[in-house]
This record gives sequence, structure tokens and C-alpha cells, in this order.
Amino acid sequence: MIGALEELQKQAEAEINRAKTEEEILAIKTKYLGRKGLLTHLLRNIKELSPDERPGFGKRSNEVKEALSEQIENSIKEKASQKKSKALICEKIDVTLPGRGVKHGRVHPVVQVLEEICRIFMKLGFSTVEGPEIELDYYNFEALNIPKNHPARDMQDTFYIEENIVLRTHTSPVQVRIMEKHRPPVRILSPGRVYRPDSDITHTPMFHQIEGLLVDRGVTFGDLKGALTTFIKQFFGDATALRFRPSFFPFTEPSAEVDIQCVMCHGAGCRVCGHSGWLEILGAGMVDPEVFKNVGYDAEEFTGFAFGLGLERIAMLKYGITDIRLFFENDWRFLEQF
Ligand code: 2U9
Repeated sequence: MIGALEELQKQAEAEINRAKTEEEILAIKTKYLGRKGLLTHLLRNIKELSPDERPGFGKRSNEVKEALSEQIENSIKEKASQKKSKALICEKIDVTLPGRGVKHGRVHPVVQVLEEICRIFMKLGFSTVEGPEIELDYYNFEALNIPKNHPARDMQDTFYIEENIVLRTHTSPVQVRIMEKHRPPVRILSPGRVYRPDSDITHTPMFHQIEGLLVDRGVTFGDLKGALTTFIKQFFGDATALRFRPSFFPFTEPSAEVDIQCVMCHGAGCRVCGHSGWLEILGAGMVDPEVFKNVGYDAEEFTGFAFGLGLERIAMLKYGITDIRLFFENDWRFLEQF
């Protein structure tokens, strides 16, 4: 049996030397050292030897097993390294080839409009503030002088989360929170998402607003007109005609809506401006003394103006977009045009 063992070692070594690939070596490992391999099989026959021969045979078997294992592992390492060297020689990378190019993203048109508006008002001394989108009824309505029976309170105009908690319908509550904490002078812009249950080609249940608020001693409606005229001329162009129309908001008194001459027909009348020649772009007014009272400002000492506009609406007018839903579809063919 010792003879058979020596013969097995010789045969295995010859096969290891002849093997060309890692796969062949692994097959040899299984053939000789595997659970059903030839060496294992030979060892099972140890019981056929006499008790004196068994220790010698066992020792020699272990030596053969160790020797073969070592040769196999070395051969595996050698084959893997040969494979790698061959790949390095064959798979040349031509670093002079032009790259595939990186697709550039674009700033979303609503964000472009937001950034432009902020840039203009920052030059007038305004800074930007943010606040929660889930609001208490008090900050969204009550503090802004929107009484319980006001139509804006109806379920169809507001998403209610609980009786006293709503998704904010405008960004005004952010400004109320700031006024509660800071005494005038206040010059703030509050941009952000707002929510109203509306859905058609000019309304989405979520849209973006920016509001502005300026409070100080001696602020007049003239200051409001000056600031908003500066903004409109810078945003839509110096030659843009505009007009202030009387309006009503619970949180401002007096209130106005501001129109610009239609950007499509330049006042001649078209489908976009409903044949009026004018486009409404924002609402504004002098902050109602009732709002000041709610935040602890003395309405005898301070006055202020506020304004609000919808960013999607402004972007639609600026870029001639007729369906507001395009802003939210993230279609690359739409977005790459801006
Ligand atoms: C405080 C006091 C007053 C903000 C204002 C408007 C007029 C307005 C609309 C424009 C289009 C909302 O997105 S829209 O539907 N907004 O007309 N917003 S005055 O007045 C304020 C804000 C905060 C403390």
C-alpha cells in the first residue's frame, strides 16, 4: 500500500506540473484530495494493514497530503498571477480616447425665477427666512386676521391635518413667527411650498410662493409702490408697463393687485391675458394693524408693507408655459429648455 501511495503522489505531481489553467488545478485538487478523492479512498483501506504497519502508513499519507496541498496552492497562485499579467498585456486602455461626456443638469425654471426674485430684493436689503409647512391654524389664519367664517377657511381651500393643524396655504405664517421674535425693522422674504386643494392647467395642490414683508417707522404705500416697481422693471424689463388695482386681503389694508402689460401681446389682447392686455402678477398691501396687534407691535409706531406672488405663475408668464403640471413631471425634454 505504501507503493500505491508513492505512485499516487508521483501521478498527482505530474498532473499538477502539466496543468495549464487554474480550473485544471482545482479539478486535480478535487480528484486527489477531495472527500471522494483518491488519497481519501486509499486512507480508508488502512484497516487492511497489520497494526505495526498502520502508524508508518498514516504518517506517510499525511506527508503526501501536505506536500500535494502546498503544490496545488502554489500552482493556483501562480496561475492567477499569470492570468492577471496576460490581462494587463491584452486589455490595453487607450487613455487618449475622448470621454463619453457628462450630461449637465439644469436649474429648474421655478428655482431660476426664485433666485432672480431673491437677488433683486436682496439688493433692497431683504433677507430670506423659512418656516414649517405643517402649521397651526393660529399662524396660518387667526394671526393674519382671517376670521373663522372667512371663505379661505373652507375645507376646499385648505388641507386639514387635524382641527387646528393645516398644510400652510401661504408662507405668511413664517413672517408672523419672525415678527413674534423680532422687533422692527424687519425686511424679510419667505419663499417655499404651499398647499391648496386645486388642480387644473393653472393650479396644482402644491405650488411655490414668495412673500415679502417690510416693517419700520414711517413706511408708506409709496415705499410699497417704489419697491414693487423696481422689482418688476428689473425682472420683466425696464420698458414693462404696470398698474396697481385696488383689492382686498384680510391681512393688508389698503390692498392692491399689480398687473403688468401682457408679455405675449404687449397690451393688444390675446388668449393668455383674457383679451384684457394685462396680466396679474402679485398681490400686496399695507400690513393690517390687526396683524401688528397679534404679534405685539405698536401700530401707532410702526407701519409696513407686504406682498405675495406665485412662482409657477411668474415662470409660466416669463417662459410662455401654458400648463403648470409640466413643472412637476421632471421630463428632461421640458427641463433642458431653460
Ligand atoms: C404678513 C402680513 C401680510 C402677504 C400678501 C398677497 C397680498 C397676495 C397671493 C399672490 C398669488 C397669493 O400665491 S398667491 O395665490 N398673495 O396677493 N400676499 S399681501 O401679506 C402678508 C404677509 C405676511 C405678516
